[in-house]
Amino acid sequence: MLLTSLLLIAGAVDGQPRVIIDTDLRSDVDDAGTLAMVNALADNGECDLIGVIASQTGPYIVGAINAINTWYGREDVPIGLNPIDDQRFDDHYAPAIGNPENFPSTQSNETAPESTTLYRRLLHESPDNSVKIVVIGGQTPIRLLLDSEADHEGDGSINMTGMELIEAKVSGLYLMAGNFENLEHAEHNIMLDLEASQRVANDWPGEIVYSGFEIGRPVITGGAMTNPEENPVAKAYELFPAGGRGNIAGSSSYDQTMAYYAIRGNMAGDVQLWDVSEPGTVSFPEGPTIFEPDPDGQHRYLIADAPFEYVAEVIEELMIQPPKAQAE
Ligand SMILES: [Ca+2]
Repeated sequence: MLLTSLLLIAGAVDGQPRVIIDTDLRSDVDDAGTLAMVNALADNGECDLIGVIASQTGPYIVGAINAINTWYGREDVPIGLNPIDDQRFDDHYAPAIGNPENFPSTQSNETAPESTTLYRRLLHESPDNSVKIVVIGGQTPIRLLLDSEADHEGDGSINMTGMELIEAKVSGLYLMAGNFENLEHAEHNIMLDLEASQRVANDWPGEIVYSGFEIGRPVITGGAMTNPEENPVAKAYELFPAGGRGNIAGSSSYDQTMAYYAIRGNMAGDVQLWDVSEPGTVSFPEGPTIFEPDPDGQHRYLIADAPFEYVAEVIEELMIQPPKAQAE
């Protein structure tokens, strides 16, 4: 028991997936809900959250992510920031929860490494084939990683290209992106950086699973969050305008579906939440999603199976699971 606890604290349990969450936390609130869910899964010993990447910028983005991780006792999880400034959307809650006067946080945009540097460091330090990357926003940072040169930091310590690091260290890439049901819809995350989305689909050296717009949209979670005075995730749901600003209300769970699948697969106990498509090749030549079946393809996408209300229950239960760090 003691040994298990120590191993869990060290995050060194064999076989636990090492997870990096790459988020556009800023506008929609499901990114905050996803960080809550992933921290809960880490509390359960089901994954090791080794880093977070912020693809949207804005003055309190890193602080906001760090405030959530701090609530769960993971204040030291490193956060990398997209070097390309991107503040295209309303910032509903990050300035509130990312301000250390409101919620404890110790990292900030000023202290954060750039995303490519952090990605490369985390991959370099990880065992082979051990890292799952979950992208729940635009794909600019993973495109920058993919294109990074050997010795990117200029200190000679990592003499592998981004492509080589990905091939050696990444076991899977999971993208909340696209729409596999409405084939005329140019989905938001794809359009955040269409060129990057296309480049990743074309050239990523490994398997990709996509969770499309249609998977998370009808899955409504967050309405059961409580304690917005102390829990920064509950505060984010309170400030998000889904139920009128100032009221905690449920919202779509685009991002949670992808992160859940990446960590737990498509089951919740004995219930299958989603089917997984046949293999094929995904592309986005003009924005809308194209999937071409191909037995040798590296891409798959999720297909809704269980009732949406049931998927929501499973996800929300994790989002509201009390943090181990808050248990006295
Ligand atoms: Ca997102």
